Order: sequence, then C-alpha cells, then structure tokens
Amino acid sequence: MGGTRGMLIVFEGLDRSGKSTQCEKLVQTLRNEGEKVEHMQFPNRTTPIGQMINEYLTGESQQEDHVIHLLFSANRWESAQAIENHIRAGTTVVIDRYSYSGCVYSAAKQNKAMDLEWCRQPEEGLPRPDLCLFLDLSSEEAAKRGGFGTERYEKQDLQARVRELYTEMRQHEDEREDIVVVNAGQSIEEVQCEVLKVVKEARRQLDTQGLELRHMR
Ligand code: NYM
Ligand code: MG
Repeated sequence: MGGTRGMLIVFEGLDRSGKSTQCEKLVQTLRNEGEKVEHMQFPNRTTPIGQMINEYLTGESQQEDHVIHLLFSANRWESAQAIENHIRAGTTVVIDRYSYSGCVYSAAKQNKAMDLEWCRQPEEGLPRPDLCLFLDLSSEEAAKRGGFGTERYEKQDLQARVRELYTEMRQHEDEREDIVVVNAGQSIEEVQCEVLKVVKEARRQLDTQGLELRHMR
C-alpha cells in the first residue's frame, strides 16, 4: 500500500460488535505490510475531558444530555490536529469509534431537539474519514455475545435505537459515500478478510484520485 498521505479509517458499530478486535487486527496487518499506522479510540479517556466522559459512562457522575454530547465532541477536537499531522506525515490512522457514535448514541436518547442533525453540528470541520467500516450486528446478537457490560448505554433497547440511527445517518450524502457496511455476524477471520478487502479498495481509489484529506461538512 503506497500513497503519499495516510488514510483515516474509522470503525463503528454497536457495543459488542467486534470493533476493538477488528481495529487491532487491521492495525497489525497494515503494520506487517510496512505501513505506518496510528491506533486511536474515542472516547479517549486519558485526557481531562476524557476522564469526565469516563465518569459519566461508569455512572460515577451525571451530565446534562447536551453537555455530555459536546464533551464527546470536544474529546475528538482535542485530537483533531494530531490526526491531521499523522495523515499528512504519511501515517494511516485507524480509530475505534468517531463522530458517528457521537451522533447516534446522543440522538438515541430522544431528548426532543437533539436529533441527528443537531448532534452532527459540532462535528463539522473535524477530519473526515476516508472510510468508515460499520460492523453491523443486531442488538439481539450483540446481547448474546456474553451480554452487554454495565456502562451507560449498554442496554438492548437503546442499542436497537442506535442501530436504526446508524442506518438513518447513512442518508447524509457524505456518510453514504464514506460508510461501508460489513456483516459482523461472521467469524472473526471472515470479518477481518472483508475489512481488509474494503480497505485495499479505498486505498486504491485514494491513490488514483489523489484526494486531499477532507473535513466533515
Ligand atoms: N459514545 C462514544 C458516545 O456516546 N459518544 C461518542 O462520541 C463516542 C465516541 O461511549 N457505548 C459511547 C458509545 C459507547 C461508549 O465507548 C464507550 P466504547 O468504545 O464502548 O468504550
Ligand atoms: Mg462499550
């Protein structure tokens, strides 16, 4: 995989859909091929904002719905420059969750005016992924995988709404272009194989079109 700039690749999906496993496998595969790869995840719980998010998710603290939404977004903004720098320096960045999670989990709360459109606003201007791999699994199947954890949002009814909202979000013109759905109900190896195929195809397109890194709009 050649090319002048790195790619921005994002994994999305419900809790328990296998994102972290697939992220690690892709990072390893690309590194083995000699590519420079940076592995990130959101929320990044290591920063002060990330610690506030962590406390909210574990139930140690409460946050108003709009406030926590904006904190999740701010947590991406505090890494935005670093992501751009990596990409421009030829390093591919693979991220476990990004703006799409930011939109669908907040919108799933059904706090009236906080619809997908409202939730998307603070994301505008962030580096736009070249590819978003959506690991698709029903909330029932996700629940069967050893059950959800104890963090906030890890409830089947909310996860079911989250999955519907991921579908709805694919109607936005940029998201329609960026998101590729992968059936996460297959074996780890099968998903891995499909993911790699999609990534290679995206790389080929990028190399032929010579696209600059774009931004969410
Ligand atoms: N989450 C994640 C959000 O609600 N908004 C966001 O912007 C992001 C990045 O955090 N249930 C939610 C989705 C997850 C939870 O993420 C923790 P993870 O990847 O399960 O540790
Ligand atoms: Mg989780």
